[in-house]
Amino acid sequence: MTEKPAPSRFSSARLLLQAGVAGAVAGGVGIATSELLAGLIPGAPSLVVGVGSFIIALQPPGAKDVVVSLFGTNDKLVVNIAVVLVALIVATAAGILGRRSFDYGTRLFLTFGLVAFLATALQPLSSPVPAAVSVVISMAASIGALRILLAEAGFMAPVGFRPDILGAYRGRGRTGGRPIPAGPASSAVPEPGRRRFLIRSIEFAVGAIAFGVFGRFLLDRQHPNSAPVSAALPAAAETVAPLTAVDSLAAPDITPIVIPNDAFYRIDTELLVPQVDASTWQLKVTGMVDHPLTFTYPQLLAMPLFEQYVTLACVSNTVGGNLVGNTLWTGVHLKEVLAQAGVQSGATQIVGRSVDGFTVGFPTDYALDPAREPMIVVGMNRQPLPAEHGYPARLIVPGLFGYVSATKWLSEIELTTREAFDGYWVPLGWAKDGPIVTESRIDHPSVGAQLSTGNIDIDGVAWAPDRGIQRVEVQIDNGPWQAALLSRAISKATWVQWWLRWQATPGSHVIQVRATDGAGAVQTSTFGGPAPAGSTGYPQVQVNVA
Ligand SMILES: Nc1nc2c(c(=O)[nH]1)N[C@H]1C(S)=C(S)[C@@H](COP(=O)(O)O)O[C@H]1N2
Ligand SMILES: [Mo]
Repeated sequence: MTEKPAPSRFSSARLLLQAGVAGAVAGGVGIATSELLAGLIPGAPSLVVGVGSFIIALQPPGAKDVVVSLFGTNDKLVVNIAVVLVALIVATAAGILGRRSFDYGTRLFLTFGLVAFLATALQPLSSPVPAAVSVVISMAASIGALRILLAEAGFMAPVGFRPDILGAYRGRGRTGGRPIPAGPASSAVPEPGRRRFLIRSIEFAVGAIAFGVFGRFLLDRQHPNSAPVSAALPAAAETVAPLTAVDSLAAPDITPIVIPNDAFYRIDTELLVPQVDASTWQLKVTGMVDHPLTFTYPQLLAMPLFEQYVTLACVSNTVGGNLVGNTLWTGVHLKEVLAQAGVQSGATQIVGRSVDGFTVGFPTDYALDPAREPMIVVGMNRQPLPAEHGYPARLIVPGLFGYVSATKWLSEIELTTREAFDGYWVPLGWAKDGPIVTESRIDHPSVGAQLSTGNIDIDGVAWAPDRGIQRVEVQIDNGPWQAALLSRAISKATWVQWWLRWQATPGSHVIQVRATDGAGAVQTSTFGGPAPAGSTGYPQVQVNVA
């Protein structure tokens, strides 16, 4: 047998690469195991979701702003991918460490596993025992995979190798990658090959991806967006008249006055839609009240229900963005529940708490104003509230951004003072008060549209809940502000459609819009936000006419 040449710089880089790949693949095996367990066993958490939720909860002020503006409502996918990537980087390091010392590699895996366990167990909706079981099995899978791959690469003795019979194993690991001339003992050991390592790595990686994706598929199926099929909504005592043709403008493809449930924007901090069991769910009214109350779901549904169209908007929406929607909500009058509970004087803030730990806070005075009807919502477009929009119940306060009011998966309404508590987003850099900013949006034509000369429909929506919209004006280039036609407002808390016919002339044009609210205040022209109090500025669309 001839001695192998001393390793070149290239071959030591290859060893490093092999060790890194072994680590990353082993990490992938662990992640996939956790996803599969989470998918197969209801109640078992996904460690990726656990770490992701932890990061979401920890995020520094302004981070939501950045994430939402970069990725829109794909931010949940981005968080999942980021967690997996970071985990794979750590696992790569564990592989590289593991080549020198398997113990150190193992320890890095275990440390990361502990972090994942703590992050997961800290989530309000997770229970620590399944999280612990999941992390132990997943770490065992990772470490086992690392052991096998390091052996295939020749960094360690093959699994099951018995040094007492065959003599010391002469791998490449503890020698810093320098191959040791093969002696008689090592001839009994299968020759570690680049090819075998490659094949085994690919097997593990493909298996991890397949099982991981399958596990996540099953997990997502445990967290559907819709309400449980068994749920049904009693008829409301106070109903709104059905909308007719006169309530909408006739422009083609104009944004509908009422957004269907499955098209309504969704924003929340949850990576998986919380599934609340309405048969055990309770809503408590606590704090500075004379009579603390508890409602079960049937008790809530037995209260007089009313219907109301309200436009809800997200403070993170950018000018022209679609984190805003109008729908028909069915629910209980919050004022009635508060009257039953007996709000004590000095209770200046109403705090809404969710089963998931999310919180909001808004002034009691604002909610009790005779001009508005805040609601404990159980229905959306006459369907039970979809899970992703807060089943079994949520708050809706006309005129307020969702982050200070619209608690989904509501579990508690607490009366307290304004000073005593800040809702979830306030310490993260968002305003304590969150009135929805007057805004308009141009839906047609679209940005950069190539149009032909002649009649062009310019249309969109404008909202200022619950001040109402008085006027929408359109400006082409530096021309005069022209009043657009408005749809009949179905309530002061809803958006309106607006429309203007334009005789387009050849060239490049900029279309701008501004809305005036019911009190006569024109929307702010300066571009700003979204943090801390919502985006401002006139929406603009540039088009080319030929
Ligand atoms: N439990 C809970 N409720 C929540 C949130 C959340 O993260 N968790 N996000 C709020 C925010 S920021 C908005 S804009 C609205 C969005 O409601 P939607 O998803 O039904 O459109 O829900 C609010 N309610
Ligand atoms: Mo929001």
